[in-house]
Amino acid sequence: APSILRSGYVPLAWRIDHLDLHFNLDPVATIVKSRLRCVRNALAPAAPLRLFGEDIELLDLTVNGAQPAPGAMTQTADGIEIALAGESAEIEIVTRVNPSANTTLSGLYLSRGGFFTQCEAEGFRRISFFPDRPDAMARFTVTLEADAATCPVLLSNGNLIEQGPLDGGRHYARWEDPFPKPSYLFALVAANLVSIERRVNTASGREVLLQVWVEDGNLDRSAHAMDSLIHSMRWDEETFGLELDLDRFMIVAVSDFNMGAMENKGLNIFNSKYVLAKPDTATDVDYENIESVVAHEYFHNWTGNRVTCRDWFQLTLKEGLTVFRDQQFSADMLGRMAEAGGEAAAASARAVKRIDDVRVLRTAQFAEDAGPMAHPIRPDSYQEINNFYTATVYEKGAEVIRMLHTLLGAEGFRNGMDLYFSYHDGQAVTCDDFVDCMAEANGRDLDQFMRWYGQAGTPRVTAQGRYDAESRSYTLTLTQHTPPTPDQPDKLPLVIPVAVGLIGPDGADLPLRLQTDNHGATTKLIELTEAEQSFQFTDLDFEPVPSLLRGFSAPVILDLDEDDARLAFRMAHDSDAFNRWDAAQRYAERVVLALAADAAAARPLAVPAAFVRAFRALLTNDALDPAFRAQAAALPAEAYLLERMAVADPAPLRAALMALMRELGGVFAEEWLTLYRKHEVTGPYRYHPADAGRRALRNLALKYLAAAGVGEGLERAHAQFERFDNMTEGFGALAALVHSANPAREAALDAFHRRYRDDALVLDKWFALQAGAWRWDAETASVLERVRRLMDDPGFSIENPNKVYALLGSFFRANPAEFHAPDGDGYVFWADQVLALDQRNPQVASRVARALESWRRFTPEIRDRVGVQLERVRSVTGLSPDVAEIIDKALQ
Ligand code: DPP
Ligand code: ZN
Repeated sequence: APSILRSGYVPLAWRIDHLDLHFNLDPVATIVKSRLRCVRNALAPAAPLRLFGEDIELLDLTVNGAQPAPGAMTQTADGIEIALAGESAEIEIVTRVNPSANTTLSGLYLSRGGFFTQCEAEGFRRISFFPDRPDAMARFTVTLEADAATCPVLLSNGNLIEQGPLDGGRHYARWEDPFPKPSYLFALVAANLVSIERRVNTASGREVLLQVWVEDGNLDRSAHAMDSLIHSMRWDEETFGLELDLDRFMIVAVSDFNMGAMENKGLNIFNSKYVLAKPDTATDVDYENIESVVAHEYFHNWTGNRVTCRDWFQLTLKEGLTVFRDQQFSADMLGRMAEAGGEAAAASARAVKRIDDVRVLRTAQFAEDAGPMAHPIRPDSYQEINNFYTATVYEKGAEVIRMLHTLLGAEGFRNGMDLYFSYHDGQAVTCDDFVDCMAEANGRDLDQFMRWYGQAGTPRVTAQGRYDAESRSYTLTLTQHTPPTPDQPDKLPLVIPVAVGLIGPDGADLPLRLQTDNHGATTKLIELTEAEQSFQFTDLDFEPVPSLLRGFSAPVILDLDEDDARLAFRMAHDSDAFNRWDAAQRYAERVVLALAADAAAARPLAVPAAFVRAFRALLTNDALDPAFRAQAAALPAEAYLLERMAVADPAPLRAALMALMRELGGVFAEEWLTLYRKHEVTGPYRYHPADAGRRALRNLALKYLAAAGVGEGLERAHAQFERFDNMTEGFGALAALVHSANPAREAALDAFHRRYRDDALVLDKWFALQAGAWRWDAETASVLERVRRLMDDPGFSIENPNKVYALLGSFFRANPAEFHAPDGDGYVFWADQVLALDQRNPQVASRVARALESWRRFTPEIRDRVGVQLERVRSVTGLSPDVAEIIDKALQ
C-alpha cells in the first residue's frame, strides 16, 4: 500500500458547516440520509469536494436539489469527488449499509442485538460519504429511527431535542450537538440498555445529567464508573479550570469493541471491560484501570474534542496529552485516598502509580522504538492509520508532555494550557501549535525540545562520575545518543531533564551545590542538551553515590556503571521511591540475565548470595509500604527481559526465571508466610490503595511460595481460593496455584470456570491465565495445545476482540518460552490466526500480527522459523492494509 505523508497535508477546499444525519436503522439494510452544507474555503487551493466512502452503497446524491451535472461527479479509489461551482452548496446523499455484515467493528455494527458505532480514525466513511478527516469540523444534527422493542434506547452526541413513537412499532429520537466536531467523534447507540443516573453541578453551578448505560443485569457493576466520572469532572475543574460543556454526558458499555474506549462527544462508548466492576468480578487493577480510562475519555472532551487534531499525524497532540492528564489524575486520586495513612503513604501510592506507568513504557514502548515499527511520536508517514494507535504515540507522547510539565513547572504548564485553549478552542491544530503556547506562556525557547516530536528511538544516556577529594567536588558527565531507526540514521541531541540526587555513605541524601545554583536542595533538575555535558557538585566530604533520573524524569535508557554493591545500597537507601524500585529491578535483571547465560551454556544455576541478602533486606523492611514492596520484589517482566538480552532467547530466560522464583520462594518461605499473615485485609472489600497494596503483597507471596512448592504456601493459596469474596484474592490464589507444579491447579481452574462460565469478563481472565502459564513440570501438555483446546470452549469466540486478546494475545505476548517452543509450531499457529482474523477484523488481526515484529532480535534457529511464516502471510492475496503494513515492515 502507498504511504501517506505528513508533508502532504492540503487544507480542505470545502468546509462543512452543518451536517444533518437521518438513520433508518435495520440490521441488514440501514438507510442513511445525510445533508451537508458546504462552504468554499477561500484560504485553500480550489478543488472538487472530496467525500470518502468504504463498503457502503450509494443510492442517491443531489447537489442543491438536482442530479449533479454530467461529468461533475467522479468515482475515486476511496470515495467520490464532486466539482462544485459558486461559494456554497447543499449536498444530499442516501446510502445503504449492512451492520450485520460488518465484522470489522469499525463504522456501524451490531453487538448482542444493539447498534453501535466506532468512527476513529476512519470509520465514519463506512457509514456515509463525507470529508472524513479530522479538520472537517461540522455541527451535527442526528435523527435515529429504530424498532422500539429491540432498541428502546436511542442515543447520539449532544442534547436530546425530540423523541416519540412512529408507525409499525418503531420510534425515533433527534439529537443536536451544539459544538462543531470532526466525523471521528460522531456516535450512535440504539440498543436495549438500562442506566444509572446522577445529576451534579459543575463548578459554575450548571446542573448536568450523567448516565452510565449497560445491559440489563449489570446495573450493580456500574457505580464505580459513575464515581470515576464525577471524580474526573472535579479534577479537571480544579486542576485545569475545565468544565463539562454539555447538559448531559453518557458512557455506554459494549461487549464487542476493538479498543479500550472512545471519547465521542457527550457519548463515550466503552469496552465493557473498562466500565463494569463489582468486588467479586473485578480486581483492584480492574478498578484502577476503569478509573483511569473513564478519566482519559472524559479529559478528551477538552484535549481532543474542543481542540482536535488537524490531521492524523498529530494524534499524539490529543493522546499524549490526555494520557499525561489521566496519569496525573490517577496519581492524585491514589495519593488522596492513601493520605489517611499519612504523608509517606500518600507519597508511596503516587510512586507506585509512576512505577506502573514506567513498566508499561519500558516493556511495550521501548520494544516498539527498537523494532521495525519505530516511529516518532509524530510520525512522518503511515500506510494504515489504525496501526499508529501505538505505545509510542500514547505512552512516549505522555512522557514528552510530562517533560514539559517538569521543565516549566505545574504553574507554567497550566499557563501554557490556558493559552492553548484561548487561541485554539474550536480548532483542529498541530503539535507545534501546542508547544508554541507552552513556549509563549513561559517565555521559553522550545525549538530544540521539538526534536522529541520528530526523532524515533529511545535515547541512551550514559553517566560517569568522578570525585576529587582535594577540591571536595564531584563531576558528573552525561552523554546522550539516540540509535538509528528505520529511515532515520542520524539523530540530534535532545533536551533531557535529569533529576539528580547524591547519596552519602550513611544512605542519606546530600545537599546539592552546583556552581550555577547553590540552593542546597537534595534533588536537582539538570538539563542535558548537548551530546556530552559535565556538571560539577561541590562541598562534598565523601564520594557520593549518584541517583539519576529520579521519578524517571525522561523516557531514556540510563546506562550506569554500577557494581552489585552499589545497586544493593541504592535498593536499601535511595530516598526516591522510583529509583529505589529501579535499583531493585536492575539488580534482579542482572541476576536473571546471568542465570539465563548459565542455562544457555548448560551450567548449573546458582543465585548469588549478595542478591539474596539484598532481597531479604527489602522483604523484611516493614518501613516500606506493602504496595511498594510488592512492586520491588516482583521480578521484571519476561518480555522486558527478552528485550534486554543481546540475542533474545526465551528458553534459557524462562529457566532462569523459574530457578530464581523457586530459590526466592524457598529461601524466604518463612518471611513470605509472615508477610501473608500480617497483611490480611479484613472487612468488606473496598477499592483503596492501602488495601490493594496488602492484597498485592499477599498474592505475590503466594506466587513465590507456590513456585517453590512450599506446602504451607500451597495450603494458604487453596484456602484463599476456597473462600474468596473478592476477585483480587480469588484470582490471585488461582494464579498462584497455576504458577506451580501442584496437580490441584487443574481442579481449581475447573472450579473457577464453573463459577464464572456465564461471565464474559471474568472468563477473559481465565483464558489469559492459562495462555500465559509456565510449565513447571515436563509431563504437562504444551500451552499451545491448551490454547487450541480453549478455542473450542463455548465461552471463546474469535469474533470478540476481548477473547482474542485474552487467549491469543496472552499466548503470543506474555508467554515467550511457550510461544517460541523449539518445534516452531507456535509460529504456524500464529500465521493461521492472523490470516483467519484478517478476514473478519483487520484491526484485531494487525495487533496480533505485531507480536512477532521484533523477530530479528532472536536466535538464528528462531529467525529461520519465523521468517518462513512471515513470508507465508505476506504471500497471501487480499491482505488488509493493516496486516500488510506490519508484515512488510517486519520483513524489511
Ligand atoms: N481515542 C481513543 C482513546 O485513546 C482511542 N480510540 O481514547
Ligand atoms: Zn485517547
